[in-house]
Amino acid sequence: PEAMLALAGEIEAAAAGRPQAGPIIGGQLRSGEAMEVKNPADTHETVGSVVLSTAADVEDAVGRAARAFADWSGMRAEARAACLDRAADLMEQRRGEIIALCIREAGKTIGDAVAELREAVDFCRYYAARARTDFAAPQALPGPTGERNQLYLHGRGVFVCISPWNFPLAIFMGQVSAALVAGNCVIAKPAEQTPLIASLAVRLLHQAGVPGDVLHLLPGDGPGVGAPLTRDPRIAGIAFTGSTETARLINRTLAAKDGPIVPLIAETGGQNAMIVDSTALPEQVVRDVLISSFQSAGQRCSALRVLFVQQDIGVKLEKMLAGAMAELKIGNPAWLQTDIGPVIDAEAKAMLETHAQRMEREGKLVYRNKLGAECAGGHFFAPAAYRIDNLNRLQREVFGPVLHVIHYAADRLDEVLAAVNGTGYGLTLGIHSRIDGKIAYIAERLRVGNAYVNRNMIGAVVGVQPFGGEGLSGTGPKAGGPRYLHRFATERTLTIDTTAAGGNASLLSLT
Ligand code: UN1
Repeated sequence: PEAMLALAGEIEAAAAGRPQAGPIIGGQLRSGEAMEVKNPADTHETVGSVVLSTAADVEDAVGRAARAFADWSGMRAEARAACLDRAADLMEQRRGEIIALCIREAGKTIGDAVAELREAVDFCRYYAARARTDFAAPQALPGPTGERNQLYLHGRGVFVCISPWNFPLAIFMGQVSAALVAGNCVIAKPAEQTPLIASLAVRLLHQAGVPGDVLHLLPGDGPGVGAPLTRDPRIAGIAFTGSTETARLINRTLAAKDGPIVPLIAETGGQNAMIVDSTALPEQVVRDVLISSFQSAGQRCSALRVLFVQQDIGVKLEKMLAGAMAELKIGNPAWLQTDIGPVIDAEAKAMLETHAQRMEREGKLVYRNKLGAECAGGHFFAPAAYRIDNLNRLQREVFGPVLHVIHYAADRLDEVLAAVNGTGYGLTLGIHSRIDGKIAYIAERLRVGNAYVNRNMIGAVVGVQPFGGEGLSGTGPKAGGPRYLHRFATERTLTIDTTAAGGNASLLSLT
């Protein structure tokens, strides 16, 4: 409790500030006409301000990054890794300010904001450690006598990182730190809704030793910043987390331009299911469904959207779920007792309300929370659960606190698996069962990136549960996994003739 009080004090003190965001180019914050950034929990409250990037800013940033690449990629991996460790230290030191900003700019609850900070720190430390093992020295490969083969990893060039508002610090830092430590210069385009957290993150990375011309921040929207960056022939790759539609748009733009062929690392949406059979423990299922569907107001790509429950226990489970949902506290995310804060903006709320209206007609209401007076001033959406007859009712990912329940007959499990695979997404999966053979049967047949058994299905831990999907859910490699950095690098093979005929080349050493 004492530590919590101290943290609450830090958060309160930090909330008094009025941070400014804008293009950060060559380490300098550009001024210009500023727009207010509002608190999604209270739209009368201005959190800070942002200056949007111009076409000239984009040009300037890419040019500087391209010129800085040779020096940065030529540094020893250890020096780049040390920058990430220092950035992690700085984030820990400024935790109150960072947590306050995650609450006020992104509408995160205190618990989610703490987890966000921790994940960002974990990403920096984990990628620093991976760079030390994988990038510090070339890998020796086997070869015949008289020949030496070595595999080098090298930065690609100017990497563009396009990040989402739902993890404005963790995913932002994850992408940027990976690209940097692999030897790339970075242009970061944060989500339009969360430029303040991104600005703070970039300033900390600069303070940690990343040169101003190696990392630039360009706040703005897709057409103004994302599109010109994607079209630019000088960029060497894009890391993107966001919607499947936007990933397709980026792919099309990359395919249409002249110049080098570059990778897109995409982490996109999901239509995530949990499959519960009649041997599952109902209390445990209810707890894990609440966390998976409603924590973070359901605004995670990993969140549970469709609960398949064996029909024998379907009605009982729905009753228990309704009772548990009634206990959820929806309100100001800055209050400790709040379980669920607002959704990100008016557009998100409107889309969710439209979906809820359709579900009122096409489905059967299991439960919907009511919003209290404290929700009047913000973008709050009452969590809801509906029973639907089949998965075809859902065309797209519904990004918010809405759960869909489908009852299935025990002898129709294969149809459930076919329906889930048929969505084309493949991100997370939950299984609740006490039958080992059944768990294995389901896990083997579903094409998903992260499957969770007899627990909730969100909150993948960096380095422990590498995260990412397949199909419509993304390209891999997995964030927080041992091979994530490799996709940000090129591989170069050096083959040396070490016989007399090869002369002195055996003395050659490139590190
Ligand atoms: C996302 O919502 O974009 O497993 C990713 C989780 C998080 C990742 C979510 N670590 O919930």
